Amino acid sequence: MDQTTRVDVLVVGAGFSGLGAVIKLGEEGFDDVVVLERAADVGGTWRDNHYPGAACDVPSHLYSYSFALNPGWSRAFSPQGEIYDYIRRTAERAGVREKIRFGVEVTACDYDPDRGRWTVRTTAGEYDARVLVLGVGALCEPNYPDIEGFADFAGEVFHTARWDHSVPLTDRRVAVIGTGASAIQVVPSIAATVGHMDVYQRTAPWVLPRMDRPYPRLERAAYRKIPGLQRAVRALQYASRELQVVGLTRTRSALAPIRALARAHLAIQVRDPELRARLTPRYEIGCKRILLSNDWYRALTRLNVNLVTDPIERVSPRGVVTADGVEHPADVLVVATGFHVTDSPFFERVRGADGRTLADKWSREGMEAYKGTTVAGYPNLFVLVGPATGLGHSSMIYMIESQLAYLVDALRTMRDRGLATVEVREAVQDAYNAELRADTGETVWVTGCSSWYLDAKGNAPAVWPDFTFRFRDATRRFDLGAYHRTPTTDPAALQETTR
Ligand code: N01
Repeated sequence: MDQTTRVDVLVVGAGFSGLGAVIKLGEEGFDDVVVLERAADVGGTWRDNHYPGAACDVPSHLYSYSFALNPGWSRAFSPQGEIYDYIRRTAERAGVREKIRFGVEVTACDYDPDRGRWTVRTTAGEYDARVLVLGVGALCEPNYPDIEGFADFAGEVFHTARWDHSVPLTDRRVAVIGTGASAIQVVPSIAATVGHMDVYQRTAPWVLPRMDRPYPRLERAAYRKIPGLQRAVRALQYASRELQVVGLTRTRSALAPIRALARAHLAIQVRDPELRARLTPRYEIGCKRILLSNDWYRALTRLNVNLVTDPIERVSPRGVVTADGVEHPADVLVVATGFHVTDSPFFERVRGADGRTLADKWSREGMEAYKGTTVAGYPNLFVLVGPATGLGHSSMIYMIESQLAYLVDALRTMRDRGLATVEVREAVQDAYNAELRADTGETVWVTGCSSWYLDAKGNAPAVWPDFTFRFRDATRRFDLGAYHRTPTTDPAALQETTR
């Protein structure tokens, strides 16, 4: 336990971002890379979220690495299992599995300004790294609601991201708390199995139909055999998603067609005017993530499903008590209340040059980074899926790959110039974020709803407020001028960095 492993680059997490990092760094000749993964397999959120109905709401061709397209997707929107398999296969084919230490949880990352290196403590010993890459993801720490009596519930309780498949649901009374992206997939998938289901809705989401369909064998063969076809479809999917940015960030009237489509979708699927009224969103479309489902509304019209809109007052040992005093009995409580995004507990484990944690810095000063990736006061740290990189409308893998290009170019630049450390200048980071804040002020995300895009102060530090190709442009090259740097003096380290 007390041995220290010296490594050039240490990556935390083996989901889409961490895995992408080790693959892309390897292509550039950075081989002394170790990935620490707390679970027993790669896959991140796609390994953990195996609740019934889990699927991607971004089209399959777009929701994959550009360097590992998969012509074999079975349908337009891939189910969780297929994405998980894809990630595992990609790791296997890239030959990076042996670089991953599974079952190792990072407990503390401390930057040592005297040595210009990171000391990383884990449940399986200590690491000493020149560069630290955080690939811990934004949707990895389940958020359990702060509801009185929660711990006293006598039945089974689990979060959607920790689904317990051993708990029987057939003919039982199930309560689902939350009506976000996870809940709208779970509820229709189990509605026919359970005896009775109460769905607790605090805010009605905007829901659009999902243009899903299976890909016939012939179509899949075409993707495999016709050069460029899959990339062309992917480009079309990208462009059509990007069109939404106009309405989300600039011209609100551009949202009118999708608002009308969502209203029509609700009107067609829910005939009961009282239920329809309760399902009608009261905030601007796009302020929270727009959800895609063909069967959410239908599930709520089932005789054994009850939409509860009275606020939850507390959980009792036997069920959920709402503000009107009614106790709704339940055997199983499904918590579909999302994740700690802007307040991830992992940020408490990362201490910069002055000993402050990222959590402390970000909770006081706002969750800010430069280009979503580097943070003043935290040299040689690269945060993947960092501040202001989240998306509501398109593929996060596009943003991740943009960050990976920046990371690789940073390390290449350091190697070529013999630099020991790079640290973004505070003034540059501040100016970058002032601009982002001004842009975000114009977006739909700050028009009055509450969402995981927002921090405690009501700012939207989690989302990228522009076209995603602008982020791609901004991260194409590492801009060394924005950084303080120290040259490598240690000949051994120089050898390491110039290898
Ligand atoms: O979580 P959420 P999620 N009492 O935060 C409610 C991604 N994802 O797990 O709206 C009662 O969206 C909360 O109510 P309100 C995707 O990026 C992707 O569903 O805050 N209710 C809301 O209804 C997504 O955005 C896919 O009023 C409480 C729900 O819980 C992200 O994951 C699939 C409550 C939380 O919704 C998170 O989605 C699934 C309380 N105390 C997820 N606290 C894809 O398809 C919270 N709520 C790619």
